[in-house]
Amino acid sequence: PNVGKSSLLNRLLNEQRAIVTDIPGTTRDIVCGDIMVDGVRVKLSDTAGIRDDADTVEQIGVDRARKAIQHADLVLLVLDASRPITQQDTDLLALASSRAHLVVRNKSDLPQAAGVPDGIAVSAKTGEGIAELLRHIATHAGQPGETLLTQARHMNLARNAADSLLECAQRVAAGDPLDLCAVYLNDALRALGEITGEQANDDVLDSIFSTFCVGK
Ligand SMILES: Nc1nc2c(ncn2[C@@H]2O[C@H](COP(=O)(O)OP(=O)(O)O)[C@@H](O)[C@H]2O)c(=O)[nH]1
Ligand SMILES: [Mg+2]
Repeated sequence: PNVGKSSLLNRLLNEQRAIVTDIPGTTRDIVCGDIMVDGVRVKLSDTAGIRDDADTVEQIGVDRARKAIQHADLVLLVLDASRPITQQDTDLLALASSRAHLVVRNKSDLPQAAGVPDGIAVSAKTGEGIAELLRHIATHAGQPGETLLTQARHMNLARNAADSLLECAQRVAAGDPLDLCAVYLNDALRALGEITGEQANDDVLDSIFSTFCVGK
């Protein structure tokens, strides 16, 4: 809390959308806004800061923030570079490290503390470094209408998923038993899940196959 996330959202949106105060725990619900970066629409979400000692309402905000991290295409991990790093910062870095993320060192207008991790230096207050941050966001945003698979591992998983889907379709067309076809569908789901980090559970398969009438 208080590192300047809401101030940064407002700066990026060019309007006072989120409430900013010097009281930790001001932001509870997620505040969103869209900006265009290099022709790509980027949806920004400002969340509560992740901390353990939040009151009941803020704690719900913290849970939402955790979920937002899991679903974001890019996580902006905002640190207050004028203060020494905290255990919460370290925990957050660990949380964000499994996701595409940028470390943003906010409050570059203040004297800087030692030991704060490297990142993009910005000041939500003065606007310093914001253009640089937008350039980094643009790099991650990719091209309109397409999602880039940049890792060889992801490319392979996507190919595996496509192969499995093809196999499944051919077997369905050949009249193979649907529970056998489902094995290939399951393979495809698992491969895609490895890319997105989501585990497709049996419920997904169940809901797909509940619409089929499997005669046995
Ligand atoms: N000096 C300075 N203060 C800032 C900056 N960004 C935010 N603040 C102040 O830090 C406090 C917390 O800001 P806020 O945006 O509510 O932080 P959040 O809790 O992370 O959303 C407020 O008093 C802001 O005015 C900055 O870049 N420089
Ligand atoms: Mg806030």
